[in-house]
Amino acid sequence: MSWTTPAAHSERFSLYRDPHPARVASFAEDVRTGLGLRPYTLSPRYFYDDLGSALFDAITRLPEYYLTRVERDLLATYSSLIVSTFGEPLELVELGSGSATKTRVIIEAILARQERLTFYPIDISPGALIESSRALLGAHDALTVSAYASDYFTLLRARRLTTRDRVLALYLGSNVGNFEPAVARELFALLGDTLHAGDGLLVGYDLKKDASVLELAYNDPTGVTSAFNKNLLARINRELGGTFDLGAFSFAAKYDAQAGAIRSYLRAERDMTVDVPGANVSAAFVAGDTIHTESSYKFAAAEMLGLVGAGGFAERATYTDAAGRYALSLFIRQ
Ligand code: AVI
Repeated sequence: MSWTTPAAHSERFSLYRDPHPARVASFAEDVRTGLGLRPYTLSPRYFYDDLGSALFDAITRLPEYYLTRVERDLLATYSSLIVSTFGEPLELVELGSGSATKTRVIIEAILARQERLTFYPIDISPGALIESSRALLGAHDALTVSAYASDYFTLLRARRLTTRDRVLALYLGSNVGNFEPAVARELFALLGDTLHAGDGLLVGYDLKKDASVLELAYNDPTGVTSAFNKNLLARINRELGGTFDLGAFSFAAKYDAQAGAIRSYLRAERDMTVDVPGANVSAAFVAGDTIHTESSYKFAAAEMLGLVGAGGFAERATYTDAAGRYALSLFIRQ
């Protein structure tokens, strides 16, 4: 275990870094594995380098991508009610906290009723944790941040997360939708092992709906989502010496109604061979071949309960917008 503290607010900030980050498969290994599969497959976890994170931020501002906006409105409306479900003092955990902007409203709701709060953000990126913590600590004198830089599966499996009081855990942004359901179930089982009876889990997720609405959210006419996906190829070129011609690929996202998932693909527009020396792999493409880049699962509230239930949680309440596009479900560990 190693700890570092930024100069400002050091007395209210600690950072745990995963001592074995190499155990998580490296970019090169994953690219090599994915380009050995048919259809070719690249993991969405590699979308988020600096440029990819900026492009994702742009996606969240697109009129067609309603998810972030609706979740923010739901949090603004229901945070106080959600927090009032629990006794005091309450501590806050967030999985995949990123910039933690959506967390602010919950932090404020908690600090409106108790004097001090400890926030445990978990994120793979130490840089994002330090930056977001600095902003939160600057805004709230009553806040202490105990940050964990780790893959959350690794952290939970190692039982490294240590909290003290009643906990509300947040898993927002429809991030659960980027896992295959079996993996999501495993995550909730791990979370259930870490949390205690009476602790809460708030999950934000996109609801099943008309394919045309979903497909527009991912095939935005501005082309930002296409650029976000193509940045994965650009990243392979930059970091692994790849020879992807970005202009030779087109982007498409299609709703698979049976699975309840948007499937995102990059499609080769001509025959070509791409070399990736840094991953020690070459991939031959025939026009029409695809690279699967991401699945974004959509759920009914009952389906989410089916997944979260694997961790021993029961549903307390589900909040949705008037149009029924997006949900926040609050679960309690039994
Ligand atoms: C982060 N995640 C929930 C987004 C989603 O909707 O699956 C990523 C994304 N991909 C394309 N647009 C947004």
